[in-house]
Amino acid sequence: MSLLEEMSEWVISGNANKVKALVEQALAEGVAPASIVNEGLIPGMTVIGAKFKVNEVYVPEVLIAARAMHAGMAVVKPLLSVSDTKEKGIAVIGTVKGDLHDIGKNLVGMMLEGAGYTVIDIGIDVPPEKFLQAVQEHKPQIVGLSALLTTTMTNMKATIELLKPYRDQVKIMIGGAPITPKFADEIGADGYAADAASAVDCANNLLAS
Ligand code: B1M
Repeated sequence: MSLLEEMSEWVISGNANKVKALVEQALAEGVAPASIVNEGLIPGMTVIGAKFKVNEVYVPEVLIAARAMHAGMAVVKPLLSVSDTKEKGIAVIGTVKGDLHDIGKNLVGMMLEGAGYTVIDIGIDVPPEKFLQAVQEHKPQIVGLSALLTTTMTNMKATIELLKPYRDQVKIMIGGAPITPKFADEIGADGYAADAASAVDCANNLLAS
């Protein structure tokens, strides 16, 4: 098994210390930082995403794998030039106004990051105006809205309406336990994802469309 394959395996099994040590070893052996990310760290998270989707692993395993990936990223990130990674695009994500649930949103962020997106997480209880501000500031290709309460789902609609002038530049995807594809259609979202791994597929599809 190559060093990078071994790195992926330790991401999958969530061993942050091993991942960090292997990243350091790879750098010492002259492996390019971009290869470490694209052929070592991201493939590990991709496997976890696929397993999560079919209930072969659950939330704790995903969180532990993401932590291991971050331990490696922390070492390699300062060495990456902007053009080094296969960056897919920028995604601004947040939980909508009135809603404090962030576990699912954080998982979505980790999966997107693991898939090569630059994720700007603007937090919880985010009013539409803050999403607008983030779009103007960061110029993302994707905006991701999360809601866990039936009472806060309506704030997704308000956010989408406020982002109307930017709809030719940004795709909006939504998700969260009470959200359905029908609701996504009704409020004019571009995409809906049922879970964090599907959120990556959804973002990829939206950017390809
Ligand atoms: Co809350 N809560 N909660 N809660 N809470 C629910 C959601 C609830 C279903 C519990 C229940 O009654 N059975 C219920 C909502 C009922 C409803 O509206 N239909 C509820 C309620 C009522 C409340 C309060 C009002 C309780 C109260 O105070 N009376 C209150 C509201 C606070 C507020 O937000 N203003 C409240 C508070 C809390 C805590 C703070 C205690 C805590 C949140 C901690 C945190 O997030 N940091 C909490 C929790 C933990 C839950 C439950 C138990 C678990 C939610 C969770 O994290 N799931 C939840 C019951 C349940 O779901 N079993 C419940 C795990 C997570 C990985 O899944 O978030 O669904 P989920 O995310 C998934 C997908 O939905 C999807 O991908 C994720 C990963 O697969 N996804 C996206 C999510 N966002 C996405 C975005 C995307 C794409 C996919 O694109 C952008």
